[in-house]
Amino acid sequence: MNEEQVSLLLKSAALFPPPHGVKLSYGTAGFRADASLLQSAVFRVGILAALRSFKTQSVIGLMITASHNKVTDNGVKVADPNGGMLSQDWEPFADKLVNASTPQLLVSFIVEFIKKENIQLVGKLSAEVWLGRDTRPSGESLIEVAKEGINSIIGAAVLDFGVLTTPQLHWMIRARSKGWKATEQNYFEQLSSSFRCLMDLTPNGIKVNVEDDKLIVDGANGVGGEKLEILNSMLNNLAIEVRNCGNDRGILNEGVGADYVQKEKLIPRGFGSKDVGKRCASLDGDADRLVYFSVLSDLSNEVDLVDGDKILSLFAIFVTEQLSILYKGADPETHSSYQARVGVVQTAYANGASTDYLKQSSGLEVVLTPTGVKFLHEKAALYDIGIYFEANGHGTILFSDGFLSWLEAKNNELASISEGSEEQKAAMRLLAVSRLINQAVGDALSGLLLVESILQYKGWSVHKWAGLYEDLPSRQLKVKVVDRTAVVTENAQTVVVRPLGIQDAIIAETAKYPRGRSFIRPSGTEDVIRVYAEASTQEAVDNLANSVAMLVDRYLGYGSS
Ligand code: G16
Repeated sequence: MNEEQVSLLLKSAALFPPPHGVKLSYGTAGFRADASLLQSAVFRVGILAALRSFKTQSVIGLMITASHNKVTDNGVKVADPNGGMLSQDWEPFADKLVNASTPQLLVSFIVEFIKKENIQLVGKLSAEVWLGRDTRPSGESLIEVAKEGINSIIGAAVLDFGVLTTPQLHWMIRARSKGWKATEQNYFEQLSSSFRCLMDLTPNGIKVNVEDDKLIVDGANGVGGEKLEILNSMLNNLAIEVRNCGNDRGILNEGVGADYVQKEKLIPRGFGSKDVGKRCASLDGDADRLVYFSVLSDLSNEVDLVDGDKILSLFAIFVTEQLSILYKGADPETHSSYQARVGVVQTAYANGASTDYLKQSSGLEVVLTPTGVKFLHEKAALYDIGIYFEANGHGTILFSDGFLSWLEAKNNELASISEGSEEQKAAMRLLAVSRLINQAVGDALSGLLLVESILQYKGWSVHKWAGLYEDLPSRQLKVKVVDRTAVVTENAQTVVVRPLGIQDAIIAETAKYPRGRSFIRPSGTEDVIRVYAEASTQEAVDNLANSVAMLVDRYLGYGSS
């Protein structure tokens, strides 16, 4: 690094000192904290994004969002050229950079890292970082801070796209690195045209009466509602009403949104007895999560939840069905030349009933990973068609390049010998799914359109879908502790190895309940320990969750559940 670069870094870093006594960690999905604590971290992640762009010689994304967290929080995360999360081997560097106590230390870490990674900052090479933010008020100033960070690396350019959903930015980065059209408008066009294509392939006989069958969407008072309105204006075969768009003084994620609906199983604000039985969906604050629900009755606040596990099941049913249609008429020789490997990926939060359903009814391979889409995505990418979902509604479908080329060729071949055949339609449907679904990251908007087209294809109501299997009663609690990093887990976060003794205590507690299951893990987005429990009745599961929360309190210090 030359002298000019060092002095620019020292000068600009001095403007954004890290907050005293605060240690931040890259966590489940980037750095997250109260927005007032984030300036220094965002500045330094700007530097990291520029270095990552120099290293990969591709455009990198930087998103300012705290997604499902409260409005006063914010966060920053990086999208790699493939549109996925920042490569995990850069996370320790991110932690080191953000927690460096002085500009001098920061610069010495950068010098050491660019040497280790052999990053060339001079010569003809250049860097480019694309920025997006959600609707949090603190986002406006944090974006400016990110620009300062990027601009403190000589040769790095920055492009600010303003308010985007997180998945839009990831999609744009992936498209850019593949040399495709990569604007927000291109995103809307691709989603709407592939959705239209799927709807056109809906079998005859299924009644499409969109006006009587409106989908009502809770936008979490965030960016998703506004973007969905734009998308909706480009569709003519789906009726959507968007509520909680954030323009009627509703607060982001407060009593609304996918996290609230999924965790509390209660109706979000803006919904009520008038909606009993209707098909409703909820997005989270930056529209990377999607859950469906219906209001149970006008006497209670409860919803019949259709969570990420059921979205996964619906997608798995559709994909395997299309594959079997495609293979049915196939010449066994051609067929055996490409037997697509389909796999599904879940976390320990997946309802036990969903995992049983997926294994038994569809015979699919089910893999478990720790929480965090970065882990699920990595595993799903090992299949020809990898479907991953967290119960909280974050997930997508990945198609391998090899399978897609085979599918394109198969579609062309079928078009020439049996155009319009069921086999060819199945090939076209799968191709349309690969264009509709956001293959960079879980995306509530593209997921919603895929759900809608599958429900139309199957002729299913939300109730029929919800009845695929019955969820085991479950409960999630949060416990505030002195130091959440004191909890260390293994086995996809299902077993606690530290503090010693707590795992045995959890096992003993769980054994008291039929079909009992419980685990704890430190959240990577909030300063809490999460407790998850499942059992055969709601009363039993509430007792189990409370007992485990008390154990957390006993082993880890003060707290209340
Ligand atoms: C993020 C991650 C998800 C994760 C969630 C909760 O979601 O992208 O993979 O499930 O945080 O993580 P934790 O339990 O560690 O707090 P989002 O929607 O907030 O970006």
